[in-house]
Amino acid sequence: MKNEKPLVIIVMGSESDLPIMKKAANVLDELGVSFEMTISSAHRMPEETTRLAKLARQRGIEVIIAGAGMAAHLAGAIAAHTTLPVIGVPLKSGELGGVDALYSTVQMPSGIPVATVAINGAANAAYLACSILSIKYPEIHAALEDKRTKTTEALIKKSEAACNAALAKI
Ligand code: RP5
Repeated sequence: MKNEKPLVIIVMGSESDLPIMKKAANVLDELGVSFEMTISSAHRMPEETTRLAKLARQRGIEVIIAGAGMAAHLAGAIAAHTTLPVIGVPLKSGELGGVDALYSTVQMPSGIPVATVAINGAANAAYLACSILSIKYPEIHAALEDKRTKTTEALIKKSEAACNAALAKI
């Protein structure tokens, strides 16, 4: 689905979030889901962030992934302006190791949900976005199932090899 209209926006609060948030992009790319990636801080770019959230549905976006660290209000600020599913990624930065961002992202008021993944869980945010999209898009469903099967098969092979290597030393 490359070069097609994006179904997912990956947004983050700062350029310093890119190394982790790129993992979400890698997953979407691997599973063939069209997306765009941008930086928009809830605090430093409040009007741009509001516009992004308000226009997303009419642009054809179906899921928003929002990652931020410290006083991480980005996912919540976006969820306040759209009824699209918003997946929040709390990022590890600053002195509190990401717990600050986790609490800021997950503790949303009733009626304005943010589906929050683990600290630095950008890859899982993308897998969750794919799960949501798989309800409507059979090709995303197939890609997701295929990825799951391959991951399990690879793990079984690796585990067998590791056990055999350990047993050979007895
Ligand atoms: C948050 O503050 C950003 O999402 C980032 O994780 C953190 C630090 O931002 P910078 O000071 O590196 O721009 O808003």
